[in-house]
Parts: sequence; structure tokens; C-alpha cells
Amino acid sequence: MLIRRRKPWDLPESEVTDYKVYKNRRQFLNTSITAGLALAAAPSIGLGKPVDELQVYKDLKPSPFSTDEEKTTFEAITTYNNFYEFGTGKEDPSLYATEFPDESQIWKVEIDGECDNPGVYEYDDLVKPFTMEERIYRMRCVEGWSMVIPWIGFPLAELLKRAKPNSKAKYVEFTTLYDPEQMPGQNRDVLEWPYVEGLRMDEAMNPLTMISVGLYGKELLGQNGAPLRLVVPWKYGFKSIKSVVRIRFVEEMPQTAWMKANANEYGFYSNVNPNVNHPRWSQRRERRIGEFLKRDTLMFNGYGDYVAELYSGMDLKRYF
Ligand SMILES: Nc1nc2c(c(=O)[nH]1)N[C@H]1C(S)=C(S)[C@@H](COP(=O)(O)O)O[C@H]1N2
Ligand SMILES: [Mo]
Repeated sequence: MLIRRRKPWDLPESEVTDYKVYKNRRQFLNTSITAGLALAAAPSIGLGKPVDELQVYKDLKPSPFSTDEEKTTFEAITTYNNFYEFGTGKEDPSLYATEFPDESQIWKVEIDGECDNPGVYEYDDLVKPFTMEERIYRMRCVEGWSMVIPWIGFPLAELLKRAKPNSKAKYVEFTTLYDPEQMPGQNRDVLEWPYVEGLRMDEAMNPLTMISVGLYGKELLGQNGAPLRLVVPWKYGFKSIKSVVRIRFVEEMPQTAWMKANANEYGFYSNVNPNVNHPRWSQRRERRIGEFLKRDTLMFNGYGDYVAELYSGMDLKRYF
């Protein structure tokens, strides 16, 4: 596929200021993080794999679902992450996922459960049939920050249809790789490993839901969930599970990693909803990374036209 190399600092002029603002803050973060990790053989603060070695996608199909809001910088998207398999600090994933995924291994995804066409797919075969789209989505983390990310990928529905789910398939469960050697965070019990997420069947089939294999025109870095991750833009970020190795059709609602960790704080649905607070903080406002002033959080993260009907008649305070 690919093939032209573009460096992250080759960014449009409009993004330069944003980057500077972020960088000042990041320098501060770096100092505190390195100080706390005296024992770890910390590589230099980097972006994971050398960016100019990343595969570049071309001939991307633009998407009508894209926002035209200003994109968050590549730098911020790839160094300010949540990926607890590599540690709970925002910079841990970019520091410790530099060799992830191990390129000597062939990445496989198992698709099974309530379907007529289960199988184990190698990454290349899984991705080959799809036309890659660029979709610029707002993403809202439950912690109160947000980004605008130019994802590359394809609709999850297209992938699921190939597996031919049967009539018992009410939910889809997703599982991240379990490999404590590659993912040192799995040696600590902050969450029950492997990380599991789930969607109701109609949420999974919604055209907004995508499998992402890249961003900013390039293949995904480890810290963003390489080689493929889910993207569900109307739900809090933790639903967008990274580095998926298993997709299973199930009859019962899956028990997700965050529900197991704290069912009072993290519900199955986790739709972005400014009217339902997290038990320990308000969800009314958010800080867009790179901006100073907070902005109002939108119902369904602004995607209500596409997804509100999925929840008609449901009490969203109860099914949070
Ligand atoms: N496997 C796995 N997936 C995960 C997480 C994680 O810790 N492990 N963190 C989630 C959270 S809380 C957020 S906000 C998003 C962040 O995605 P990004 O770092 O690519 O922006 O990933 C989600 N997916
Ligand atoms: Mo998050």
C-alpha cells in the first residue's frame, strides 16, 4: 500500500500554535514522569516507532461524518494517551509502546460466538477487503478532555456482516491482547485483564462505529491501539478499545473491564451525556486538548442526529 513519508512536524501552519501550547505542558509532564521512573530503562520521550517509517495511506475516501473542527495535533494525539496496558500515566503509552506490537508476530483477530461464519483472520486478510476512509471525529474522554482525531479505517458493520451473526447475537464483545511481556501494565491489577469492551448489536452496526487502522494518514502507533482498534465517537473514550484480538457475538450483555472495576461509575452504555454526571465529577464541560477555555459537552458528543434513536424510550440516567 503506501508510501510517502510525512513527518509530524510537517503540519499545516494552523496547527503550529496549538502544538506550542501543548508542548509547554508536555515538558512539565515529562519532567515529573521521568522523575518517578528512575528504575525504568526509559527510552527518550518519543513517538513510538519512527514516524517516517510508518505506512502512509493514500487515496482515502473522505467521509460525510467528518467534523470540520480544528484537528488536535499529531503530537498530542500520539503522546497524551490512555492505554493502561502500558501504565496509567498519560505519557506511559508513548514511552513504553515503542516496540509494540511486536512486528515479528503475525497479528490475528478471532471472530467467534453467535455467528455462522466464525474464523481467525490475519491482520492483512482482515483489512484487505476494505476501502480506507478518513473520518475526523470528536472524541471525548470520561475524564473531561477531548480531541479531534482524523481516523483512518472502515465501518465495523462491514466486518461484522462477513461473520454472519445469527439471531442470538444481541451484543458484540471485544477483547484486547493479553501479553504481560509486551504490556507491562498488565502485571498490575488496576483493571482485570485482558481489557474487554462491548456494544449492543445495533450500536455495533451503526454506520458511525468504525475500526481504525490509522490516523493522520498513517498507520496506527502502538500507543493509539495498533494494529486495529474500535472507534465509537458518541461514547466516552474507554469504549474505543485498543489492540483488539477477539470479536465475539454474544447473547448476554458483556461485562466490560470498567464495569468490573467500578460498576457504579462506569456503565455499559457510557454515552457522552452532559446531563448525567460521573459520581465524582460533572460531565457538563470539557477541555479540548490544545485549548485553554473549556467548552460545553454535547449530548452524544454531538452525534445525536445519527444515534439518538438507538436509545429512544430508555432512561439514560439509569442506563448510563
Ligand atoms: N485496551 C485498552 N483500550 C483503551 C484504553 C485502555 O486502557 N486499554 N483506554 C481507553 C480510554 S479511557 C481512552 S480515552 C481511549 C484513548 O484513545 P487514544 O489514546 O488513542 O486517544 O482509549 C480507550 N481504549
Ligand atoms: Mo478515557
